[in-house]
Amino acid sequence: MFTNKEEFINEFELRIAEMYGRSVEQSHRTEKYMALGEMVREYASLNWKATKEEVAKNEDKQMFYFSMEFLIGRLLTNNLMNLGIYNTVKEGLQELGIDINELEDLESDAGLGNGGLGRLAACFLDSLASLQLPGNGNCIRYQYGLFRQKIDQEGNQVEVPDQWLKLGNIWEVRKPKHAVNVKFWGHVNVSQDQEGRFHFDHVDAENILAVPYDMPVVGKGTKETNTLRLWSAEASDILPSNKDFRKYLAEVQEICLNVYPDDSTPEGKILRLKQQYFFVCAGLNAIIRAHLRVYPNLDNLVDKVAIQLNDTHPVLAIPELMRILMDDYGYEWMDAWNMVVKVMAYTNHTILQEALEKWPVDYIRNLLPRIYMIIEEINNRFQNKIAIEYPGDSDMAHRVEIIRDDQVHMANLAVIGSHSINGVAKIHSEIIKRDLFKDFVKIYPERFNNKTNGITQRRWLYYSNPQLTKLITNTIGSDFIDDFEKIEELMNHVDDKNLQQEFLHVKQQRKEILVEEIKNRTGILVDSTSIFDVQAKRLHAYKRQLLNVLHIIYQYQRIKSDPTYTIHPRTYIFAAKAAPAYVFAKKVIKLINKLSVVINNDPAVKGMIKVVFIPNYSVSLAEVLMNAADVSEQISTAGKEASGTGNMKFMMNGAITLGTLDGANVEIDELVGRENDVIFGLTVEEVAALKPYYRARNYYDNDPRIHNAIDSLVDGTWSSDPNEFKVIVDDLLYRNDEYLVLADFDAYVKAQEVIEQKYLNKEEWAKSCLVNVAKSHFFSSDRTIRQYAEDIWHIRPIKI
Ligand code: 26V
Repeated sequence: MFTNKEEFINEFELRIAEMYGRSVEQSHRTEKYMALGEMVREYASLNWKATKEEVAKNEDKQMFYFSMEFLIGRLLTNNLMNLGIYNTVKEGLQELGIDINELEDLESDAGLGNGGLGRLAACFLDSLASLQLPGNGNCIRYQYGLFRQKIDQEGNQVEVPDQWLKLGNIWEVRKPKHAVNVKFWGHVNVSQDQEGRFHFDHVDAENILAVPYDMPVVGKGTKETNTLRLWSAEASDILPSNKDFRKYLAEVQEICLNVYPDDSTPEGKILRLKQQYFFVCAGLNAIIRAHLRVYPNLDNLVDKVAIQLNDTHPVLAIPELMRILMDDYGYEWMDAWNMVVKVMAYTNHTILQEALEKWPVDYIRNLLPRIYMIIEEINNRFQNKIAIEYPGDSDMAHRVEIIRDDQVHMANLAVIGSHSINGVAKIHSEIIKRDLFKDFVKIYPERFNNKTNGITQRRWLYYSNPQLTKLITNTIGSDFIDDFEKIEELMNHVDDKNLQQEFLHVKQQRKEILVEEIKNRTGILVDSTSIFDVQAKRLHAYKRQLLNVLHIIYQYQRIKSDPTYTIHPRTYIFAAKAAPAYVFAKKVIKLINKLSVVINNDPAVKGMIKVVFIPNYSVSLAEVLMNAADVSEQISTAGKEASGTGNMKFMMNGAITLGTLDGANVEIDELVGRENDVIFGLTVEEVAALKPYYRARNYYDNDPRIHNAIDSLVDGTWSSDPNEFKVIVDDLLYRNDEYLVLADFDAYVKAQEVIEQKYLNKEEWAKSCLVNVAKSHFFSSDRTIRQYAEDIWHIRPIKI
């Protein structure tokens, strides 16, 4: 492997010649990119091999993070940086006349996820490797990532397939040797042998071959290299006898076609269920086989393997591991069950009823007959336990059922089958204990715990914001890079007027980079000296982008009607994808785009307000968006956002949180203090108290600002079709505003005024931003992962 620039150049030239039979000058830039990618992957591979050997030799316990989503984004910069070879490669390429940024830009985002839950998994992988902890990912190799979002002439979201594999995936290695057979459909034959033991034979099943593609996960400043294993479905050698081959093949290919397929139809639901079982079954069987390559049997499995279930999507791992232990390896129910509970741990990421997974009994029984039998048995045994321990409490027994009203309640299965259940922020963990899982807290109090989310400071500060990283280094030295808690040292300098100026200068630089990006992506020119007020996250009613929108409309109307009213120039920036079938969310996107057209072109607002919707929110967009923000909009209805992780990215890059006391905002507030953020709105308790009496209509009737803003939605201000945004008005006034947008409106307007006042005092503002940066180490995913490793997984760093 190359150790300096000259060696890199030689190797690179040789590699291009070997791969493409060309010289560097003659090669296409995609060829240069592919060659570089291979070189970096091979570079990582040596450490990969060493890591695997070390884990086997030391008989270390390993963790497997089972997640339907890993939103990893791009890896080239990250891997070069983590390996410590970025500058060598950059300079080597430069000498060959190649701009490394151009190659970096050729990489597609691996968009294997929807939002926070998937990005969390990706940050966790980075922290695991960087902390030298043996922790691996298990997921699906989706042919297409989450859709790419385009905005049409009318402002509508249009979904375009995300062909992320067009140039291939330079990081993956196909491992056909480790393929696993996965069975669907068919039925189970039960028989008894001479000793009276039952045997379960899954017959007439449709077989699908799961083939793993492994990606190395490299940590920073360490040789430790973990694995992200992505499973791909292929045709099995054992073909179904009753099905046409083409039909079979189409079904096989469908399994890994895309992230989160439409589950609004029965067919779509079954496909999602298939995906879930597919990657869980493949992942578990591979873990078992690997275990048996090192140890004589599975008796010590719980000492060597920990599995974290990322939400309920992979919860079929619980019955599947039962099946493997009993049917394939002859363990008795109780022994198998004790092992399963010790291996499994479950993270809850939402309390929204509509997001809690329930499967119709028929689906599971037909698609996975043996798994269904096991779920039934788990349910029966648990019901027996409840009948004994809580005699007479039939209500409770009913609430904790796994199978209820002909549906399988995945969260209940998860809690019953795991030794640890955690929420993702302090307040969220309290809420799940108090509401969602209150019965289970009585039964298993010791299982419940909190692990506040985190983000990797490597991607979200060092690599995406080198300007701020340099400023911090100049101020407190570079120790914080490897020991991030040391960034708190910055607290000793927040009053330094020079530093405050320099911080504002860095922020200005980042804003100018974003201005360029916005111009390229939307054609809109924004003023880099205006306040950058950013709301970037999935579009959902509970996140209340609509509250932000109503406030913008109010300001716009006020500027137009009141000549004495002026504000500091503000750019309202949005980025958000809506689920393709989510009509309301798509309307809000359209409304934002209409606001943008009308407001940005109205001379009456004299550049005081601009509205920008940046299409296709993704990891790589977030990397230039978050660090350019002045204001971080975190305005969900209290109690609804489990944690949020965008809030942490903004904070780490010195933006001021404008937020409700929800999710991790609560902890941000505790850390930075009320003078360094702007908190507003109803609390969780106040929301609960107000709900039964809430009448949205009263707010409309009594507050002219609300009245006028809502009226504008149906009077042709934003669209020539007055019915265009009627669904939004209906939602607020006739469906009584489920997320209390109107109830928080007044408080939000006032909070926005506080923001402006704060911003006008530049020194105070900069100081607050610096406090946010200094305190952000708590939100490093390194901290989160250390807690998981110690409290739940019991894994230790490995030394290579
Ligand atoms: C899913 C769905 C699907 C159906 C319709 C509505 C709906 C609403 C929410 C969800 C979210 C599913 C789980 C999830 O992604 N939770 C997010 O997890 C993040 C990482 O822990 C956390 O920061 C976010 O607050 C949380 O929403």
